[in-house]
This record gives sequence, C-alpha cells and structure tokens, in this order.
Amino acid sequence: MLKVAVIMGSDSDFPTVSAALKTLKEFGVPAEAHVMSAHRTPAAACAFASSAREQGFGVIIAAAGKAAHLAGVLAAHTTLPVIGIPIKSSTLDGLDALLSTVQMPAGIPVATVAIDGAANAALLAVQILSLSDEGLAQKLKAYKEKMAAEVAEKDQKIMQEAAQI
Ligand code: RP5
Repeated sequence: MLKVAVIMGSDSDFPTVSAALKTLKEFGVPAEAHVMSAHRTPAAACAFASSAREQGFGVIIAAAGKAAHLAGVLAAHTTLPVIGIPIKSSTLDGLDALLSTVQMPAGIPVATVAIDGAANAALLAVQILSLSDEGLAQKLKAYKEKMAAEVAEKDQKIMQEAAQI
C-alpha cells in the first residue's frame, strides 16, 4: 500500500498532528512522520517532496503554523496530492496559517483542512488512497456507518432528555 507522509514544521506541532497519525493507524495506512521546515530546513523539505513518489508515498500531509509555507513548498516539488493543516500556534490563533496554506496560486493546489484539522487531513488521505484500494473503501464505508449510528443514538437520547424539560 502507498504510504502517507506526515510532515510538520516543528516538533511543537506534534500534539495536534498526532491525531492524523492515530487516524491513519486506525485505517491500517502506513505513515511516516518528519519535522521539516519550509524556512529552517528548506533544502531538506524540497528534497523530500521531490523524491516522495519514488519513495512509495501516495499523499503528503503538511502541518505548519504562523507563516505556514510548508504545504505550498512541498506541493511545488511534487505531483502527489498535498493536504495542508494550518496549525494554531501563534497570537493570531491559526488564521495566519490558514491563509498562508489555503491561498495557493493556480497550478499548485494544496487541499487545506480546518485549523488544527489533523483527523480530517488523515481521512482525506485515506479517501484518496481508497481510489485504488477496495479494502480502504470498505473501511471508509464502515467508518461512516458507525458515525451515523452514533449520531442516531445521540438523537434518541436528546429526544428523551428534551421530553423531560
Ligand atoms: C511553524 O512555526 C511551525 O510549524 C510551528 O507551528 C511554529 C512555531 O515553531 P516553533 O518555534 O515552536 O519551533 O514553522
């Protein structure tokens, strides 16, 4: 199976990014995590992205905060899909990272999830890989069915609680 690269701009992003690794593990998708920075280690980031496809990766997830250029720089050096996670690590509450990640120029897309949206980044990566993996497609179907069943259960509970008011 193709691997997912989970790149973060700093180890300080890890507490948030770990939700992506957890989700990938739940789906049995092999992942590799690295700290690489568009600003502090630009050569390493570019080299990683340039060889990611031949290294067996299918998707790159890039998480960064502040002036978050990591996802865009990785996307500039690969034809693999890149998913950006803007990290809330500044006095601007992540809005800076969101805009830096999402506002890519035409030709170099970054699929940007919500601020700190690590679990959704992983789910999107699984969905991309499921296009050529029927086992993953089945797991995604089961995941959605479980989620719907949980909501239905909450609905019943709230209906009962509301009737008591
Ligand atoms: C960004 O700057 C990183 O992705 C992190 O969110 C933020 C702060 O990094 P540290 O100063 O904690 O290393 O590049």
